Amino acid sequence: MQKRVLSGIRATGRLHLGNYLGAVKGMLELQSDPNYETFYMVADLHAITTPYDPKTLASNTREVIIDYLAIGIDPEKSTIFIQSQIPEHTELSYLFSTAVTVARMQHLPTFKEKVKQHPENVSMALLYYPVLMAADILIYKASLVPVGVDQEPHLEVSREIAGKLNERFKLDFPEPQRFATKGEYIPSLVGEGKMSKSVEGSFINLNDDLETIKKRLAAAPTDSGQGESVPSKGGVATLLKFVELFQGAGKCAEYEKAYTGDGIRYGDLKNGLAQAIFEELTPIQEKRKELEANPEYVDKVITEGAQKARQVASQTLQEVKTAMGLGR
Ligand code: AQP
Repeated sequence: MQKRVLSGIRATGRLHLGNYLGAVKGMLELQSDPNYETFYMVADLHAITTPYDPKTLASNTREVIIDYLAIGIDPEKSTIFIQSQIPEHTELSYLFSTAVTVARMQHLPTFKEKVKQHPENVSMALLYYPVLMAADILIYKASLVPVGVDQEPHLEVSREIAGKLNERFKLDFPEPQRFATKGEYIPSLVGEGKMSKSVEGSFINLNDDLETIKKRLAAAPTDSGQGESVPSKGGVATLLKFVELFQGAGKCAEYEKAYTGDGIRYGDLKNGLAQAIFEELTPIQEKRKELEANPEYVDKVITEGAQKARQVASQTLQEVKTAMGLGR
């Protein structure tokens, strides 16, 4: 029997290389594997847990759908949908919230980080994020979740909820595992923390042109280009990570050798790297233009995706309600 897969991206802006390498690459790999049935959503409900503009939320959501399609998420193989169009997710998350404590949510590193980032906006929805994420995954009984390593604490919560509900109400939720890619953690270009939409200067977007990519890479901090050992963190480590991902391990080894030898010329490195990144992004950008010219097709994908997702979601919700003694 096919195993299910669920993943999603928040509708908080255009996708960057971190989203692409940490999540979407894994999504692509699994949709081509006949052992899996894949469900990929745009997380608009998660997007409203941090400050946002209601005027642009719908268009941001649609942009992510178009990005998915442009990258190669295929509606013939995957169910592509918008989270808020499946209200069963929120209903299930309420039922799930009976299985976790407030203290457990407050101690999650992801929650603490967002509290630091947005101290004025520590809403119940933000605290609730991992519970809704558990519902997003488990409503499809998904056992595999292609997401970046930053999401691991949330998956742990999903497993705890699944385990508790299975034990108490004799349900059959899988305990979902993360599907890791080679780019499970993409560092920020500014040399500290992860690449993130909300940290200016940290990212390269999928729609960036060659000049923009060059400009963004130019801002990455470097050193003299020479030393006894290759740095394991900071700007140079980030650049080498990108070289490995976009130009291959061989090229990366060449630079590493140069670092402890004659030295790296960062101008050349950044130029070559910008070219390689742009080459990978070009077909995605071209496909995007085609999709932008075909809004009816995008609408159809969204409508059909919601129908398919709802069929599965409503069935799981009913099972859980019955098991918990609610309703009929
Ligand atoms: N730097 C990263 N490296 C690897 N994977 C990453 N992801 C995000 N950043 C990196 C993965 O992308 C998916 C979608 O992330 P999200 O939309 O949930 O948003 P996020 O993690 O909140 O992304 P940002 O860019 O950090 O947004 P802001 O700044 O708005 O919070 C997830 O699978 C995530 O692991």
